[in-house]
Amino acid sequence: MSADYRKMWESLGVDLEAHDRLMGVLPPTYGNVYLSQENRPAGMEYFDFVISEVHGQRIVELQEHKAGGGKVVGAFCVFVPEEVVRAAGGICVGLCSGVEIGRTQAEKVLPRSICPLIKSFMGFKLSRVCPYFESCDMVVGETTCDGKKKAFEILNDYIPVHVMEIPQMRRDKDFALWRSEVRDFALAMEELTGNKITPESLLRSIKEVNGKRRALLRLSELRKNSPAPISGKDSLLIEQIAMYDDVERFTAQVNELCEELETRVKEGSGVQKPGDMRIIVSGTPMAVPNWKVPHIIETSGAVIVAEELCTGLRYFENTVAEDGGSLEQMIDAIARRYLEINCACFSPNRQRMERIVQLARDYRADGVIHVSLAFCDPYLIEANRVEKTLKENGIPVLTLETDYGQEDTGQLKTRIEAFLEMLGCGKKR
Ligand code: BJ8
Repeated sequence: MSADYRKMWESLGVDLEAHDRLMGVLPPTYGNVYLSQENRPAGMEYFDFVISEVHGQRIVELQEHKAGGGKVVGAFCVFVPEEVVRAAGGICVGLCSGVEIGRTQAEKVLPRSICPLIKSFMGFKLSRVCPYFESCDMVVGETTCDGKKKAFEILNDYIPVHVMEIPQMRRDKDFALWRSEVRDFALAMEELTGNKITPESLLRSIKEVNGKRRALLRLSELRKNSPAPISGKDSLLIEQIAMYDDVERFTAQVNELCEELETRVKEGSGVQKPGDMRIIVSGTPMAVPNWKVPHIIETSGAVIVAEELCTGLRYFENTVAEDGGSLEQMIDAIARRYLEINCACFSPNRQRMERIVQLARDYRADGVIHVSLAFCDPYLIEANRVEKTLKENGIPVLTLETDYGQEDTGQLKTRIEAFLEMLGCGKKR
């Protein structure tokens, strides 16, 4: 990374020493997990470049936006409507929280036994190592789980936080509450940016974000083919980058990659070797650089064909209706689209169970691996229902609980290999 970047990070208040330590770990991990893969599509070059410039070029773009009076808004959840931020002229960035960082600082304000994702975002802020976080003018929190809800109260001591209340049921009165939350969020974005959201700006941003989701969906559809044309690790990387890259550039790059993958599908080529199992990964989101479980799965005789994750299908499987004429109709359409996200915060959550079964069929999966982060009550408890439903439908399932440490890698590998062997891994089909 260039000296200019260092100056930029310093001006943002980033702790350079701690940042150096973080950046020292990323390239070898990335090389081992990503660059070691065989037969990667040429179109992955762009996404490799984005990672090589992870705290460089995109941060420069955010600073240029801010220098022109623009605002940057950070989010940790796919319930935060990016369309609204963009319609007010802001840039929305998903903040990663996929690595253990600033643990000592985080544990001064949070209990030790808390979900690693929450500990990570608090650690990132308190140890000042993330230039994305330090570029944010505001963070948008949500009340999806108790841990996040209470942690955002604390985070608000360090950066302005706007919290959206997420309903936990899908009745008419829940929709009315959620719709009012989206409306309030639009007002908050107008206040932050000083720009009025107009029907034109909102429709434009709905179309842009829909374009990104459609590109991701196109990629996802291609993975239904056998052999799968792209690895799950590469797909996950793209889904992670979707959270913070420039929307239009990202969309164009994903569509270009899809053209290459379409050729692979026509030629019957791909990354799936004969005998490899087709797996769906489900559960808590896997934020950058949390690639641990996908890496184990894909180096144990399987290919991941879909992610029932928020860094996956839950992020892009639905689009916002584009036919609403007035601002209020568009707010309505946004609220409807987002309330369909199958987060484990909903109770009961039949819709998510049915969706996983459907995905297993559509993607011709041999099995589902459900991965929950430690201390994540919603997903850990819901794993029971997922397991029961999948078994009732004759779909093999393995449930795992893990965190951001590497200590359990050997144990996870043993369990995953045993599961894949039980599925018949290695036997030519
Ligand atoms: S829509 S999954 S991104 S809330 S892992 S912090 S739930 S204790 S991340 Fe999520 Fe939005 Fe739902 Fe998706 Fe809490 Fe669980 Fe931690 Fe979690």
